[in-house]
Amino acid sequence: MSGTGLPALSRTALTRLAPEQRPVVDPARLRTRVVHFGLGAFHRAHQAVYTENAAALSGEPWGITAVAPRSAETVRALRDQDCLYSLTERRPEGPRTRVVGSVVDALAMGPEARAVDALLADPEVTVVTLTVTEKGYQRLASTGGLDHAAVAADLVADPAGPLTTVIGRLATGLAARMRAGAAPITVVSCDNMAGNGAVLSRMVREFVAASGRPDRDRILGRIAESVAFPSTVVDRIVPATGAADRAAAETALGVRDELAVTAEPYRQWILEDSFAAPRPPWELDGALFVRDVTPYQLTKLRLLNGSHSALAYLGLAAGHTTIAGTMAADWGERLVRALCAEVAPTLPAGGPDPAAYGDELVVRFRNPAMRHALRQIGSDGSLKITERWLPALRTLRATGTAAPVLELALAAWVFCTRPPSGVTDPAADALAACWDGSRRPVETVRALLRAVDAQDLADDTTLTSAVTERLPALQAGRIEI
Ligand code: CS2
Repeated sequence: MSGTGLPALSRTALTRLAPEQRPVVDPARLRTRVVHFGLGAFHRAHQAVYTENAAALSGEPWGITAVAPRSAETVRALRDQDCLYSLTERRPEGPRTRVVGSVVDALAMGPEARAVDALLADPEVTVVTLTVTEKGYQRLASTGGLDHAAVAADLVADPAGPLTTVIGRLATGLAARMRAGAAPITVVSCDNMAGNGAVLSRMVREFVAASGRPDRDRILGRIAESVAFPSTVVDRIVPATGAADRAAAETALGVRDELAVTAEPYRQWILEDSFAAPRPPWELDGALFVRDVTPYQLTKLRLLNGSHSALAYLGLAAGHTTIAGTMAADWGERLVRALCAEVAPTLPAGGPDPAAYGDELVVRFRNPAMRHALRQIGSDGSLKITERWLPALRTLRATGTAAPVLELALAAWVFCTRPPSGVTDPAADALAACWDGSRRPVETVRALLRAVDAQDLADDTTLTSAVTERLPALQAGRIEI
């Protein structure tokens, strides 16, 4: 019992729930066959749900051990609840709350390094998934390769001890699996980056190569033969859980849940069909396996995530706090449709129709039951805009096509980097330094583009003047599309 007077969620407390609120699998029947890095709300509302349904529909015991890269606190909270948590889907007809049962254990990556490595070497474990956000990959934007400085401490640390980066832990664990001659395995990046599988594969291989171990060439050869890194597109809007969400989940269930998550009803998972070993039959729950995810991936990144980031920075400039708030303003819907139309010519054939995709986005973003904070989406912009806007902008500029919506979005990002910005970013110091008072506005714009390794765009004087010209209206809180 707690201050609320309710018992905590646990396997024994499941009997208190209505049948439709209980997990669709009996967690006691599952074994760890998937290791997941990144214990955040997105994983709990996405891959964990697909895996639970796949286990239920197939009768196969696919369970997940979730590894938290940093937060030992979340691990403790999850274990206190027998790794159960609730998911509330915010449907137009009203919320629906149920408990998810596919996570069977949780580990803290640093303190429990040996247990994590043991799982990565376990032949029963044939899938690793990751949701560690763009910054979890330790990739240098300038070269696309591993940021050796960022992993330097892990490269010299005792490999059996705690490492600080997921790339270090994963590469070390996979190398140990290869050394032991254990079964093939598939490592599935579920982060919002183009070619996420290829990016992850490169970071892991470069870490192993830099490790200085005498057998590294043999290990790299074995990784090439027995580890697959398919690319994937993940999609579900999952705002950070607030106190009101937790309270609503507890009221719906009659038990206390410290790890409740809320999400929109929509979800999608598209995976490159190149696995090296057995996997959960996620297709039973609607996941799509395709030969090439590129058209879907670029459509999702540039249209959904691209307009999300644009709404976030423009909305913050205009004094809004949530996506639904921006969609209620007279410019929100116009912005989403205009961005989709502008970016559509940059997308490869074979993906969804951009206009229909835009229509669907408008409906999803409008969902008034979702409180998706603009600050959450606006965080880590230095890494996000390089995936979401800049490649499309480069393509449009190279063909001499006007890009007024992306220019406006870029101006809003510029505006939001001005200290004290209130938006978190791993490059916050470098971004703030671009605002030294002696610079002319266009020079600040150029410096910011250089700070996100977009030297080519910084040198594009037509672009930088167009962006700069948009700043005064934004400063006055006016969104002119
Ligand atoms: C959002 C994404 O926070 C963000 O940057 O754009 O998390 C977005 O909600 C998901 O990618 C939707 O699938």
